[in-house]
Amino acid sequence: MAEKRIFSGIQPTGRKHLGNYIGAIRQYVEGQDRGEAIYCIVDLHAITVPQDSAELRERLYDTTAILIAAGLDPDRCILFRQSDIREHTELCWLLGTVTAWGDLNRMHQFKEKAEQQRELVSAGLFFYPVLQAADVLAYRATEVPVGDDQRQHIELMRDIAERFNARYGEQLVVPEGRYPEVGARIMNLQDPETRMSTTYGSEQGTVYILDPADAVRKKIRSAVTDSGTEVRRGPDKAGITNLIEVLSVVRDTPPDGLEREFKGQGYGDFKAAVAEAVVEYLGPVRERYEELRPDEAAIEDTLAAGAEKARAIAAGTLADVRRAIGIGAPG
Ligand code: AQP
Repeated sequence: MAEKRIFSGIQPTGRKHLGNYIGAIRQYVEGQDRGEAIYCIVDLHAITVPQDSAELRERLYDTTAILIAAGLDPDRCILFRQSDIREHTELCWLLGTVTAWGDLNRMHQFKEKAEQQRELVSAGLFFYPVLQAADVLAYRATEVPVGDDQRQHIELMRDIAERFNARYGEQLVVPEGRYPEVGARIMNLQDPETRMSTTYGSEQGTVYILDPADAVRKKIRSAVTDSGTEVRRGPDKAGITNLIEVLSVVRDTPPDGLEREFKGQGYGDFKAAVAEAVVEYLGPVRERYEELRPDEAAIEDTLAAGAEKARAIAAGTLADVRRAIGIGAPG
C-alpha cells in the first residue's frame, strides 16, 4: 500500500460552489501528487433527502465533469461512483453494529438537515455518517481532505474504526481529517456568519463554479461587509475576513500579505480585485467543463474504469472484515 492513501467523497447534488472548490476539490487535485488518491461521487448519500431520479443522474455527470475540469486525472487517481461499489453499503451495515446511537444523535448536520425535511426525516439521513465512515474505511485510507463542516463526521469515523478494531483486531485504518489552513470554511457572501452551501443561504451569496464571469463579479462586488474601512481580518469583520481568505487561496498569497497590499484602499477596490481573481481562477475550469460535459459516454467509461480499481481494494477489506467478524462461509 502507498504510504499515504487519500480518500474523499463529494455529493452529486445541486451545483458545486466556491466553498466546495476551495475547501475540498482543490485539496483533491493536490492529493494526486502526495499519495494514492481515491475520490468518490456519493450518490447514495444524496438520496438521504428526496431526489428526482433523472436529475440525480444529470447532476452526477455534472459533478464528474467539474472534478475532471478542476484537474483530477483519472490516470493519476481513482474516480468512481459510490453506488457502483456494493461493498460500501455492506460495510455501512457492519459498522452500524459498532456505532453508538447516541453519537449519531449528536451530529449537527443531521439536526440541521432533519429540520429542513418537510415530509420525511429518513433513517438514511440519520445513518449518513456511518455510510461516510464505510466509504473511507473500505479503502483503509490514511487521510480525508474535507472542509471544516465535516470535522464531527471525521471524529465519529475515527471512533467507529477504533471501536471496530478493539472488538475484532486491527482490521481498519484510523484516518486523519485534512482541513485546508486557509479556506476550510468559506462563508455565504450575503450572510458571512453562515457557511456557503448548496442548501442554505441565498443564491446571491453563493458563487457557483459554473457561474458566468459576470454573475461571479456581481455576487462578489455586492458581498455584505461591515461599516468599517480597513481591509483586514477580525472577529467583527466576517465579510472582509471571508473575502481575504478567498483571495488568499485563489492568488496563493498569505492573508497578511493581502492585508498589507490593500492597506489604505477602500472596500470597493478590494472587492473588485477579489472578483477579478475569482473570475480568472474559475474561468478555465468552466471552459474545460463545457468541453467535457456533453460526452456522457466518456464520463461513464471513466467512472467504470475507476469502479473497477476501487472494487479491487474494497473487496479485499470486506473479505478481511467478514472473516474477522465471523460471518459468511469460512474461507
Ligand atoms: N463553505 C464551505 N467551505 C469549505 N468547504 C466546504 N465544503 C462544503 N461547503 C464548504 C466541503 O465540500 C466538500 C463536498 O461537500 P458535499 O458536496 O459533499 O456537500 P456538503 O458537505 O453537504 O456541502 P454543501 O454543498 O454545502 O451542501 P449542504 O450545505 O447542502 O450540506 C466537503 O468536504 C465539505 O466539507
